[in-house]
Amino acid sequence: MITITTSKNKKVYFASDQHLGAPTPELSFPREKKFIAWLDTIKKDAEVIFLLGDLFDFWFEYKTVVPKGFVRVLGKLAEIKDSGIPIYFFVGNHDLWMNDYFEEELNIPIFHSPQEVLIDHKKFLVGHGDGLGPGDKGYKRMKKVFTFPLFKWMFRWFHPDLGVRLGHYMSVKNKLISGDEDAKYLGDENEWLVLYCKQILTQKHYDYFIFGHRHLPLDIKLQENSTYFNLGDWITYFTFGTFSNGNFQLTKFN
Ligand SMILES: [Mn+2]
Repeated sequence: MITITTSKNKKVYFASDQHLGAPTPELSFPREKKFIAWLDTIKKDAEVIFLLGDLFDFWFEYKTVVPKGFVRVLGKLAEIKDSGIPIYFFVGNHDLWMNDYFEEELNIPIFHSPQEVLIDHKKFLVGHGDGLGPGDKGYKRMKKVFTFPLFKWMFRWFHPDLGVRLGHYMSVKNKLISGDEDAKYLGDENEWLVLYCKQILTQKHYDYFIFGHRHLPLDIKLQENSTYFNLGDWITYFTFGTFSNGNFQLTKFN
């Protein structure tokens, strides 16, 4: 469990789904600059920063090679981390092939599954949010293939110029991976992350569930003292979450 105690006037920040590199590096660049401007703003009072996945639209780490690009955001994360602000990264379905590059190069820990986080005695469950709850069967099947060691091993032996191009193509084209086809609210009864949270609550209490993946800013009260927030995205909404003084809120970055 990650335990955080905020100092006076400090905040814990959350953001997800920047999808840098999509649909093309050129079109992604203004969004990367906007995200960096946000990081520059929040570093002044950030106690901790949580990045909840899909920072990159496609990422694959070879043993000695990482995809070109993203130098500004990587440099900014290094600067912030080196200044003493902890950053935690949870992989999304678009960057689930992260290995040890963030840990070795940026000293930023990587998580592949939701984690319990205790902030000022409030209990959080934090993660990207893909593949949780009922349904989404096609995606779950695909994730099984993508995380299968033999598949990863085979993919790694494609030449990177081919592998990255293929990955990028699939990431932009394939709705099953991006989940973009359901970027509208399905209703409490059909939102599988809502169902997932409610299921968890029958066994264990959390004050907050914080996820990304849906590309929709959501604030859904599950029961007394328990709320599910979805962070939205950095394509359409440019939203982020803040926890301070015992309260969580979603804000749009301008
Ligand atoms: Mn996403």
